[in-house]
Amino acid sequence: MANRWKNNLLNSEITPEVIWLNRRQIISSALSLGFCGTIAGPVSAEVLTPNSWEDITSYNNYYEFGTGKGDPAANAHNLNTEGWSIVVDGMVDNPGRYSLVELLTGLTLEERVYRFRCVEAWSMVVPWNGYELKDILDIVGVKPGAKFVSFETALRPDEMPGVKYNVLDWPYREGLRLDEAMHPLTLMATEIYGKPIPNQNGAPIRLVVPWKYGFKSIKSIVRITLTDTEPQTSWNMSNSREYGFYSNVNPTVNHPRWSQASERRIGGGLFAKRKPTLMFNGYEDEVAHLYDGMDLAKFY
Ligand SMILES: Nc1nc2c(c(=O)[nH]1)N[C@H]1C(S)=C(S)[C@@H](COP(=O)(O)O)O[C@H]1N2
Ligand SMILES: [Mo]
Repeated sequence: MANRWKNNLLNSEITPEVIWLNRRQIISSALSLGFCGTIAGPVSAEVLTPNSWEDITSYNNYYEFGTGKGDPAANAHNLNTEGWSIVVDGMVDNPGRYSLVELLTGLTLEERVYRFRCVEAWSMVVPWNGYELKDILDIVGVKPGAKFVSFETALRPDEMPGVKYNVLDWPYREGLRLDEAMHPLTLMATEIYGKPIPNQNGAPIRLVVPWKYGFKSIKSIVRITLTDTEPQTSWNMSNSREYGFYSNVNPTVNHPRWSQASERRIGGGLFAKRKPTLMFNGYEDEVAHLYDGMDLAKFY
């Protein structure tokens, strides 16, 4: 279980540039097995079967395109992801507007390791590809004193039919504490199943934080800000009793309206067996230390 995230593609053994150039083939050949076990790791590692492409791309939450689970798949083709850029500001050495290409290829050869992680989260098993957020933060240089990272989604009324409704306070916002953001599990994902992320899943770049609830995975990011105070997050602003800043998967802290002690896999059918939700979504060994001494019922 503890090994299930350590499924990076071979990195140091292969010239990173070769991985970069051939990443689609490398990843798709690994995925053609249909499993997300450790690719070069111990045979005993848990092997997960990813949800189907259909499950992953047709049942989404992306309120900018509507609040129905099918709305994003129906409407998100309107989002123009060409020439995407991200503004990085706040407590950084090199603030500015970075094209996606600049951000993702500004890494040195040594750093430019394309990560593959199969994440079992939010009732789906999704094979993500992307970069560690840390790699990107290192490029822009985090100033001493910065303690949090906040993120914003694009706000484009012409392309996003859902933003005319005030269901959330737009733009969609999320945040992480800096140590969470720097954790190697925290991914800025650009691909699913070795293919570019479909718009409804957050193209061209979205956050994946495997030990937190789904709403932390902010989509189509256009702004990253380093701050010394805890940033506001959309779900906390809309309902602070139900959605806290931390949002760690924690079966011992119930959502006010339902139990979080067990979950059922999407695509497994209505009668799929519920299984117990794991602390930190099964990543306890990797992340529990970040919260040492904190009362997680208070900081939920
Ligand atoms: N910009 C934006 N990001 C968002 C959301 C949203 O409404 N807008 N919904 C969140 C929620 S509640 C979930 S569960 C996940 C769903 O990601 P998926 O559609 O890839 O499964 O996206 C998150 N990111
Ligand atoms: Mo969600």
